[in-house]
Amino acid sequence: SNKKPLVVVTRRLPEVVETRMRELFDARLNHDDHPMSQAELVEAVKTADVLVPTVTDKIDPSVLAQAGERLRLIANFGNGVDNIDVQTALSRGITVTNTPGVLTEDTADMTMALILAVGRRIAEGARVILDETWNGWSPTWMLGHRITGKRLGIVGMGRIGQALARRAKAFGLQVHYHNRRRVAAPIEEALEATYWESLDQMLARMDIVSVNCPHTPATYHLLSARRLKLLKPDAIVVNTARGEIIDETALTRMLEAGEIAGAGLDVFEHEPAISPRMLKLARQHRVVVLPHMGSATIEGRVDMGEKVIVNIKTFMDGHRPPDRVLPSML
Ligand code: 8YV
Repeated sequence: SNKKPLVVVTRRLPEVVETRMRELFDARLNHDDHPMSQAELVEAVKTADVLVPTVTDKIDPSVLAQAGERLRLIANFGNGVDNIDVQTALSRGITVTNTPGVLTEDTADMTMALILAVGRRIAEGARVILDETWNGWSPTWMLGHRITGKRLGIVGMGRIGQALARRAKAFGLQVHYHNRRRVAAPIEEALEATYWESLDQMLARMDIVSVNCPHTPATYHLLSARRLKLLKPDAIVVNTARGEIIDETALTRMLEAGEIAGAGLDVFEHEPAISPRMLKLARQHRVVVLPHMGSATIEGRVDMGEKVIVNIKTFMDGHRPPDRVLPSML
């Protein structure tokens, strides 16, 4: 039909994205930017043709149960879709799309930044200046650990994992990875990456472990207390994926006990809440925490918005949207 679809967007998006959405759709933009409550989400799914949620909106079965007949598409503003009960959505005939590809390089940059920040005590050094406690240079003070030559184990060798591997190679790291499936030989060769079929065996040998897989029922607490214990005591853990993939309580306990040397975390199990224990660790050394900034670039957020628009337009034109989430991806 020629009628513009009613598109409900839960959060403020970059200006250019909102303008384009207003031109193309009957866009209901949220001017008071806040994570939507369950009641607001229910209201949205009752009236919308298309819902555009973000990571802060829990589209769970109880919300989906109240979806109106009109709701045909959930076009997630974000790559990870763990905020949506995709299984339930699909079973109700609702298509789900995400925004892959456009945040790959930015997230890989942030992962590398966390590796460097933990290894070279960047955040700690910056704090010394800000606290005005710097007493001058010393040969034995503020020593970190060399990055070059260390072994990096990437858990999840998708787009972001591979982008991280390219950067890691340039930094002289030895790249190792675990993935459900081994990546194609030419890619593996180009990255000079060593495949580990056994995650456990890989973990035991790495200096740095980076989590770069999606959060699904299969990866919830993939880095469990048992697996974290396999790490070398001088290893560091980096996570720019989802907090739920690591047992954060176990990680906290091991960091406190010095059984893991450090961590660089951009995501948390109960964000935006950070436990007081994690906070205390971050105030000491070798723990760097960031507020879910992996894809936070202006360019990235505009590209994500454009992806959302293309997905909606294609779907409304009666075609298969480019970034459909399939059950095989869950
Ligand atoms: C966003 C992300 O912070 O795409 C993802 O999976 O984590 C980030 O790009 C957020 O999820 C957007 O909804």
